[in-house]
Amino acid sequence: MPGLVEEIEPLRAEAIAAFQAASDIAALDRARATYLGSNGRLTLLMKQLGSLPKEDRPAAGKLINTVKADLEEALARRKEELSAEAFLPKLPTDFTLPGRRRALGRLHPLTQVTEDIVRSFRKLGFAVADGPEVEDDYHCFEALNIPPDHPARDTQDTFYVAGTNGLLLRTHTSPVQIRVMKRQQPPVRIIVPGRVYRRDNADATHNPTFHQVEGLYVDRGVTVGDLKGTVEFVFKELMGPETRIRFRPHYFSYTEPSFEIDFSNPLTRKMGKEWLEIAGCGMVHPQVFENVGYDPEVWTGWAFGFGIERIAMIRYGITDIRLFYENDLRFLTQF
Ligand code: 2NM
Repeated sequence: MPGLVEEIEPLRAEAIAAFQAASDIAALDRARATYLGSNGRLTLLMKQLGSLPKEDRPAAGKLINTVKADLEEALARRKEELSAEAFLPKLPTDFTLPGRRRALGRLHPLTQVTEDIVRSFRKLGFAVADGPEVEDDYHCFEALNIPPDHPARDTQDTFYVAGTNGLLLRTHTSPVQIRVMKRQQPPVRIIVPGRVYRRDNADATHNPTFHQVEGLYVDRGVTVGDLKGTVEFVFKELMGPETRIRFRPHYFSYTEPSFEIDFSNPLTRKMGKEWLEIAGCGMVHPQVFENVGYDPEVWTGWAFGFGIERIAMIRYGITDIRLFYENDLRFLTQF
């Protein structure tokens, strides 16, 4: 059987290569005719079987049938590929790649500052949490160890929602920390950026709604040293490498000890001050841990909070907070 059998392997390889090379269904159909059609090259080999010696015919016939089945399978597979490709949009590049720049518009300066703060804390392993802006007295005040007669709870200072049973607009983002602690056991490492509300009359440095970032870290053996290192890292990233920080003793009902944080850098000196007050912080009060169901003998933690507008005003040299809310393009396009 020499001649015929030696031809068949190269023919199989050639036919499979031709099917793969077909770039559309019509080209594939022509390749099919070339090898498997009634005058196709494999078909012609089959017709020559009769010229072989009788004892060689069964083996040669079996070989040709195997090759024919292989070719039909290769053909079907390529046909499926080509019909799938026909439905894909013809794009010059990978359309899942991100754009190199936004086509239109820009981010509000408060959004830019918030994103910078979030990016910095994420490097340290903090996750972003959020929660409702309409809160209840328990999450906003009581769970935070704020006494019933505290002025912050007064209707002079807090917006209460008319027609509800004491719902209010959150005065800080701390109720989110309470909600997170109530639903998960430590370790907790979160920051909470968000909008808050206080009944302040608008002036150059106050507005009835503004934005805060608060943070919370709870684990075994957490110290004021961790707090100071974290705040220093983030403020150096935010305000420049020459930034220094200092802690001064303070009082909050939800932390003990508590501190105010000042910072100093070329920006504060340009504003005529060596130190500017920028944030509050402290070690979470054991009563707060009791309130959320954490054992204060096992867990320690710290928290902090600061205003995003204040950071943005210092960073960009803005002297009137109301500019952030007026949507004046002459202001917004400067950032
Ligand atoms: C601040 C200053 C100090 C604070 C405490 C908590 C919580 F929920 F863990 F008790 N959240 N945020 C905190 C502590 C906030 O802002 C000036």
